[in-house]
Amino acid sequence: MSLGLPLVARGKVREIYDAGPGQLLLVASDRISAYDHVLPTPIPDKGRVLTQLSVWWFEQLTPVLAEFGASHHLISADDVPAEAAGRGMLVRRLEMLPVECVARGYLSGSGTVEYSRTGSIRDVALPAGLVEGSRLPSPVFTPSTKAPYTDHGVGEHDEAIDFSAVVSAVGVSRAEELRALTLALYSRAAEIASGAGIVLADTKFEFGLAGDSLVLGDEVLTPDSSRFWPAGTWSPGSAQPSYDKQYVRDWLTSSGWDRVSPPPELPDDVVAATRERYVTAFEQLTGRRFG
Ligand code: Q0T
Repeated sequence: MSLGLPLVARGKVREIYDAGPGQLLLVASDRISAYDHVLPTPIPDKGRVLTQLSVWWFEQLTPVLAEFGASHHLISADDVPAEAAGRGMLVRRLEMLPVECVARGYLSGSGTVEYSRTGSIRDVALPAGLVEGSRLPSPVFTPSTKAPYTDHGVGEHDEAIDFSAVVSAVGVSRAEELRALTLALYSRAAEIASGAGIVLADTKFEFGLAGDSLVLGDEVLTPDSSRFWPAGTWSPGSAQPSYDKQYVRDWLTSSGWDRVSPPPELPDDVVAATRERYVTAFEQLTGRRFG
């Protein structure tokens, strides 16, 4: 996209631009990723839905942040260049902390793998008998860090780290603050989602610093950073259908794609169904009409 602003970073599905002294413009695209690939077919309105959802969550979480003397980085989602209307966020430029702050309230994906091997998740021992989709006795902080791929190509992946690695990265008091704030934000968000008939299984936050204070950055509580499950069909024991990408994953699997070659274009009906899921997630969570 040509915004006439300097590009600072380009992710799989979004771009970050320099928006002047102390400010950045985050722009969410309509690109979708699955199985670690960006698909060639965009999902119309995905960038606008995820941005509007993130803006809504920043508002919901402001009181929790304030309890911790923290804040969020959003300055405005309205005062953005016309080309980024609806999918841009003007934010404070921060010194980002090198830790991805994940909270899990349910067992899923890599959490299930870790539990099956060790009976715990990271430093937290768990009761026997939990299965994919189980609710955890209490939410667990499972930090990770960005690490470059060692074998193939460019980019980076999330690498699980334990609490002592967070302490090494940011110091013990900041590490304890990150853990407490991450769990408080997750708990409040899960409570809000529950009221809307949605299970928030887990989510990832990124924080930066403004002076000595923590600032919640990035996008928050979107389907790209979180697992949302419909509460009505939640049933531990097998994989829960992903709210947003299940059609895409199922279709890719049935297409015979090998998950290594460049992925195929999505058919129109899969695109339409996926767009509908994003819009429904937004409307169900926020109680607002998407438009
Ligand atoms: C950031 C300073 O790599 C990232 O995105 C890829 C496109 C994540 N990232 C975030 C920042 C932010 C934010 N959000 C901020 N407020 N201040 N840097 C940089 N990269």
